[in-house]
Amino acid sequence: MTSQRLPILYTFRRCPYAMRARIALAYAGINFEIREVVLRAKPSSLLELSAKATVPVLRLNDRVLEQSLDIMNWALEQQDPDGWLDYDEATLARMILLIEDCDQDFKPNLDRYKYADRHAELSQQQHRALAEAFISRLDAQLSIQQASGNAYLFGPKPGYADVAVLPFVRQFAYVDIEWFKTSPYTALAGWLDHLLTSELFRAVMKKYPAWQEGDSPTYFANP
Ligand SMILES: N[C@@H](CCC(=O)N[C@@H](CS)C(=O)NCC(=O)O)C(=O)O
Repeated sequence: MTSQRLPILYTFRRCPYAMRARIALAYAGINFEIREVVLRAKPSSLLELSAKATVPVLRLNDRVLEQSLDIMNWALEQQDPDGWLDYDEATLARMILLIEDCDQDFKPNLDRYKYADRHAELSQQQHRALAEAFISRLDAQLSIQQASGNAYLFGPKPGYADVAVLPFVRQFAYVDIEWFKTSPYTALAGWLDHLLTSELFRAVMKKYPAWQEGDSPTYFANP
């Protein structure tokens, strides 16, 4: 009989990709070993598992998941208690397109807004304006939902897409939170505030000491 061990998650607390993975794992009630990584000094076991060495990486007994969405998908396959994927096919397809836009288009603009001093070809406000294309789209979608009494991007309950984009919207808001609070994106600001104050989000933002090779395991405490 092969011995089964708990999944191991290599993560970085403030990484938005790692956040979406941790949220999904916690939501699915998965117990796992958590290894908080220092990105400039990655542990050798992470480099051995994953040549590209980004976080999050989830080591399972029989495979290694190296993409945050693969980790989300795996977690939701184990358990999806509130039906984050419980939508018709057309809605799921729209969710996936939204997440692709987040990762492929919005995220590079967000990085240039956040690190505008490294991208001096445009001002920080100009970088922000490019990122706002996605932000205003989310705000408009939420405003439409709110008009029907719904609080989330695709209806009355949070779904896969809300969770997948949440950490990136959070990062956008906190580049200049005072500006964000006075911005016209009030539907999005309410959505963000609500999700960030949830027990689930708070649980996955708990601080863990950096893990180094040889350290004894630290386990994620499920909420
Ligand atoms: N496509 C990957 C992207 C993950 C990613 O880029 N993570 C960043 C941290 S937020 C990282 O590990 N960067 C490598 C480094 O900084 O050395 C995913 O979805 O998991």
